[in-house]
Amino acid sequence: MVSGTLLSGNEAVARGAWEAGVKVGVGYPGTPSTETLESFVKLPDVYAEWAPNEKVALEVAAGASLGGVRVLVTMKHVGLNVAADPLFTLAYTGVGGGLVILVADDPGMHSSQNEQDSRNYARFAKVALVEPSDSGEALEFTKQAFELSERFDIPVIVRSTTRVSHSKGLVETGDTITPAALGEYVSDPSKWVMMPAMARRRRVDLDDRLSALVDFAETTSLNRVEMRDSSIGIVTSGVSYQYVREAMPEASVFKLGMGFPLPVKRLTEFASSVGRLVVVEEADPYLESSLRSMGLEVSELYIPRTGELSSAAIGAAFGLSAPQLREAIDDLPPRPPLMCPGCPHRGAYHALRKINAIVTGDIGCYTLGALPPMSSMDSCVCMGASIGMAHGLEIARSDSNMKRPVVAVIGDSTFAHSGMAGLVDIAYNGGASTVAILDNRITAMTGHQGNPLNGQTLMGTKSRELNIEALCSALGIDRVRTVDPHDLAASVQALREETAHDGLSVIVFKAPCALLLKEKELPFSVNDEMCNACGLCIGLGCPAISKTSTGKAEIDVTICVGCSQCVQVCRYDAIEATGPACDIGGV
Ligand SMILES: Cc1ncc(C[n+]2csc(CCOP(=O)(O)OP(=O)(O)O)c2C)c(N)n1
Repeated sequence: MVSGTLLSGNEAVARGAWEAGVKVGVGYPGTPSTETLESFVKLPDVYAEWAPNEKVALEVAAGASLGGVRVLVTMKHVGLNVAADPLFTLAYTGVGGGLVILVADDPGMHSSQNEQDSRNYARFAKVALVEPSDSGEALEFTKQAFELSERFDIPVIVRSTTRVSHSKGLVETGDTITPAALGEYVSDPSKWVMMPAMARRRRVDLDDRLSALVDFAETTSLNRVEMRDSSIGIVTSGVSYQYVREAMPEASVFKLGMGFPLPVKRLTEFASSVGRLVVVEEADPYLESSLRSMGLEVSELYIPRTGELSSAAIGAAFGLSAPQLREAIDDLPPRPPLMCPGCPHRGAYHALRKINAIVTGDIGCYTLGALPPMSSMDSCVCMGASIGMAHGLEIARSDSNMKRPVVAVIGDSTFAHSGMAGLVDIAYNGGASTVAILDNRITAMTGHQGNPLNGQTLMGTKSRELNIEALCSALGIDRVRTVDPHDLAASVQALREETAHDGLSVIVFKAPCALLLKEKELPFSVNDEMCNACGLCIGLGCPAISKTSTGKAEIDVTICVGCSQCVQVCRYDAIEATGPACDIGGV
């Protein structure tokens, strides 16, 4: 009989941390990592919080570790770029209580702006890394990661990928351990104050700790050899191991559960016990180049370096074409992402389009403004970049006759994450940008997390809401105004006035995410006789509005939330309220 609890990889990491006695979790949301902290906070006797960004999350964790408790930090791969600064130096300081960082990579960019292979970070920052290949390992490896962190005095990365984080598997769960009572706090500047004299000593110490970790890697059961047919030996790790087992069930496999440091002796032994040594891995040729630098002869094998790996791709690399290795069906109708009916961002984009703005954009639901029918975004690079890029663009074009106004567009969570520093820069350097903060009262894109602007904490309490007007005033920005983006005329007017003004100004487009509405307004419908098929309402790109065979507009009352934006763009009074309002639930 099959037993166990069905958990996703993310849930299993949370459970593993809890079983390891972790009482503190901190992170910043980001697909595919988000559910880790969301499921951790549901476990008994824990404290968890969303930090405004990943750097702060890791710093909070570093403080908790300094305080002697075990702490879990969670983020997606790009978050580790933001947290890289403390990470590199935390390798030197080492830890107090065990410090484990769940980093979820997103090969194939299901919901990310780039692909990164976080295994490189472990080698670069000189911290240990473990890499589960399913939910069971996610739980076990996370528990072990805390042991390793304390035993070798080092932060440990648990590296996951979308398929491991989001697939579910049966997991044997256990109980939590009760951590020993904390002794009196003792200062230790030689370990924790990384000024050059101390850092130089810790740098040498770090190499000693890494050597001890290499010895550990040679014997740990995190790494294992599965000998089968010895003509081919495959070195692999993470989810690639699952694909290898499916595509090449007879091959011998060296499964690395520890991605850094690597067990040189064991890998060398394995290489000499197989006919042909190959590496199968997703994303960067991290293992392949490591094995080559160990002097091992790795056979060439064509593995795609972009996107996700699959059993079919591995089978093809080995010249197999078994029917069970077919790629997933790819002739499904495309479903491009859209802003929801009643999304307040749509009103802001309508107004931006009206003033023909050049939009330096940012990351969130509002990035959808880049797609038709809005097609109103000129750049989107990373969280927080919109504000600095607007300033840079204006510097670059200051001598030319810039015909179109430049507007930085950023969401509320993203503003708190890393937009604020950009605003400080413009205020400090006397720039004249217009910054539009699209405050929909939630971190919508990653599934409705609280953030400093709405004051909702992960513990379910309500704290204070960051006051943008007061913040701007402290920065010396006197032109700050708040507009309801559903009021299209007011939105256009605000943008016209602020972009015409020769100085820095901030417009807060404030209205809750449509999915937060507990009750919708009266839905609207189209009066067929009045509609003259001009298409203006369809140009809003609202999924509730479609074109009939006669070219006239039609509104799906079951999804219309009555935001009235279409009513405002209609020049023929053809859209009118209908029927009773209905309860659409909400969060
Ligand atoms: C460094 C980094 N961390 C996390 C993410 C994941 N992420 C993308 S958008 C976003 C927040 C969007 O929230 P907000 O700015 O409020 O816009 P909304 O989706 O609500 O419109 C997050 C957390 C990311 N892309 N990069």
